[in-house]
Amino acid sequence: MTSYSHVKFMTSAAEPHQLAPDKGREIAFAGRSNSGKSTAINSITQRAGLARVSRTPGRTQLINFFELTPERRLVDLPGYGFAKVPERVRMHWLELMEHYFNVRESLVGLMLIVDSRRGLGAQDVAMLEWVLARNRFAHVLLTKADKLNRQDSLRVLRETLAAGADAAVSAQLFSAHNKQGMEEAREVMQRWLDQPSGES
Ligand SMILES: Nc1nc2c(ncn2[C@@H]2O[C@H](COP(=O)(O)OP(=O)(O)OP(=O)(O)O)[C@@H](O)[C@H]2O)c(=O)[nH]1
Ligand SMILES: [Mg+2]
Repeated sequence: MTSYSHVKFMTSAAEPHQLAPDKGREIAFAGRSNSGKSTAINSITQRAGLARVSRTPGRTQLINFFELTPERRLVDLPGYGFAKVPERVRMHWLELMEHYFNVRESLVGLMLIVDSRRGLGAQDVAMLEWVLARNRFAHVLLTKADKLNRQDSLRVLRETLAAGADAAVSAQLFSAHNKQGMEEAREVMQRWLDQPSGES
């Protein structure tokens, strides 16, 4: 089993040539700015302050790599969908993401982080299509579930599962604040990191 407890920050990449060495396995966290990517990484690894959390959307414009073991990583991707980001920044984001998804052999799965109050948006769906086209797993974390009542949270879960059903995308409710869905998320990630295969 890959343990999350020895996680440590590895490196940040602002340019394609700065990506961590492409070996072993990694899971990427992607989603809109402010959807809760960094918070999810911190809570899943139980390491407050590991990935930076900001109240100002769009702050993480880097790909941040976190090492679980020498051959296993978590990757915090820069958020998208923030209206006030200048065009230059948006183009840089697109180039960096296209490069990452095109070259990355060690990417096994995508945790798509979606604010449960918003539900899946067009850019989230585009992100899922990128990953699924490359035969990687995808799992949607509907975050901030603590902000919704039970009825609304079940509705958004049902809608998300229905949207991803054709492509076998799984989804769940999640809250970093009250730990809802924490074990389920960890189990999905363990499966991806530990699945037997020919490669390392
Ligand atoms: N209530 C509640 N708030 C959350 C939860 N997860 C994240 N937040 C809040 O949402 C805001 C954004 O969280 P981040 O983790 O910084 O979001 P991000 O997706 O990493 O944002 P960028 O790096 O800017 O793309 C912060 O104010 C968090 O405290 C949650 O489960 N419940
Ligand atoms: Mg972040």
